[in-house]
Amino acid sequence: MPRLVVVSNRVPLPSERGAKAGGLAIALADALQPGSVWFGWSGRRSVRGSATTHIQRSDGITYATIDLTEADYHSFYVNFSNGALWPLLHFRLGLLDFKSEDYDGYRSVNRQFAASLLPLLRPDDVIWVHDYHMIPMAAELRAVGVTNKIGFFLHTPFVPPSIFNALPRSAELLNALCAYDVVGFHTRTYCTAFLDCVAENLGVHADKDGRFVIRGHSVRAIVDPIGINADEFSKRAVEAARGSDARLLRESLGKGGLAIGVDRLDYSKGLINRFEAIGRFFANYPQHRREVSFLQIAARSREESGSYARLRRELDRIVGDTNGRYSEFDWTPLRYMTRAVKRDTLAGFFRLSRLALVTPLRDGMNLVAKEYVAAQDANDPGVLILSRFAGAAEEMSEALIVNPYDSDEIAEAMHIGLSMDLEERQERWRSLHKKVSVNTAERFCSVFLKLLAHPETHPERPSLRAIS
Ligand code: GDG
Repeated sequence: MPRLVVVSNRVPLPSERGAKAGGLAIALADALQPGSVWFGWSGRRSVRGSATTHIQRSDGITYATIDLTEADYHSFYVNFSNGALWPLLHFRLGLLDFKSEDYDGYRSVNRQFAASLLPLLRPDDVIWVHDYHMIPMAAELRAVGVTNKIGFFLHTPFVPPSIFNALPRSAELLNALCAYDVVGFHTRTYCTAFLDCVAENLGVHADKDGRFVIRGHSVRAIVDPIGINADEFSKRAVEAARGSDARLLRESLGKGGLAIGVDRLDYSKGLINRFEAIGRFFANYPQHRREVSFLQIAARSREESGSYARLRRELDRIVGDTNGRYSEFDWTPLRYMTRAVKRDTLAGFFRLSRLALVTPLRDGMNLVAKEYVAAQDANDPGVLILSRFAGAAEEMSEALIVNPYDSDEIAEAMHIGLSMDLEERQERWRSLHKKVSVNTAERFCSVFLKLLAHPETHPERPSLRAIS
């Protein structure tokens, strides 16, 4: 078996794993066998930047990290990755802030990553690069002579040419993506959008299996939806629902029930629209007042960016307004916290909740939707309300699917969810649970790595369709 080398912007070091374990670390846990290497940014800023590679070993896995200088951190991470690419890939052209010096910084950091990784590579290593921060990584590795198999997985959506081409230098980035052997997406829609960009901008057409040849190099675009380890999450939820955090939450609710939302505090997650919908819900369906409280856990992220600070201020305002309007002295309709909680605690809270609101305006996949389903009690499952613009909606059609821009529709779905009889809740949950248990993190990794080893083979058909 060739050695696996994973590359991502942040490396979740074993020494740092605390309250918030990232989705990527959890998804890759099965693929990272002893002997594998995980390479990326340490999360630290230092004067020496990438000059030194720091090596840590844990459970047979090598974690190799480099620092960034303050200037690189801003141009590569804050400005280009999160200020230009992230809004672009989430269809938010109004928030796109492009500066050519930031793009140069982005390219330079990818070049530094390639230069630091090069001495660690062996000739038969398989390299798997993750996410939008690292699009040019393969092109930079090829430029220094690396001929290994290199795959890329994009965790965000991909956008059609009419959106993609709004980014200055978009053709350069698209060409850089074509330096990979395999490029993976969560959904058919994103994969098609990528192939449309390649056809329209580079004049190259793919065959029906997503293969194309550009400048003599074969590329394969694939659909490989990410999943979770549903059994493990379910066990965690059962255990945590009996724990002290769940008990305290239950006691605080009195006779009322719980509805929940869990998201990074990000404008792509549709929190403003969701909070407005909660106000509408209590206005339009007063019979549910006191019957349910909504808890939003929104761990702060990317605080150095102005658009995130504005989002926070707006959310603070809506929460104050909604609670001022509908609260009783012994009941709060909307509970809102911007601190992360432990993964176990989260699992227990999911199990307690009669409803989950997963209503991003756009989301590559959304793992919270899958975790909520995995955490439910088969005898009395809660109801998932899911945005049609989350990648997860492509497979999780038995959720109550809503337009996240339509507050009335979300409010109505909350009413339908809370009024749904046990039989229908169980029926919907059984179908969702089957999908979540089959399309696991392990399957995601093994499909990708098999195709990377043999890009000419037929993809394993996603098992969803086989089930339904
Ligand atoms: C990107 C794409 C795609 C959240 N709050 C806490 C916490 N979380 C955990 C959740 C879940 C993960 O973080 C979030 O994953 P999502 O998929 O929902 O969203 P992104 O972070 O935006 O991830 C997304 C994903 O990559 C994978 O490809 O699905 O579309 O945007 O696991 O439970 N965990 C803890 N405390 C919190 O407060 N412990």
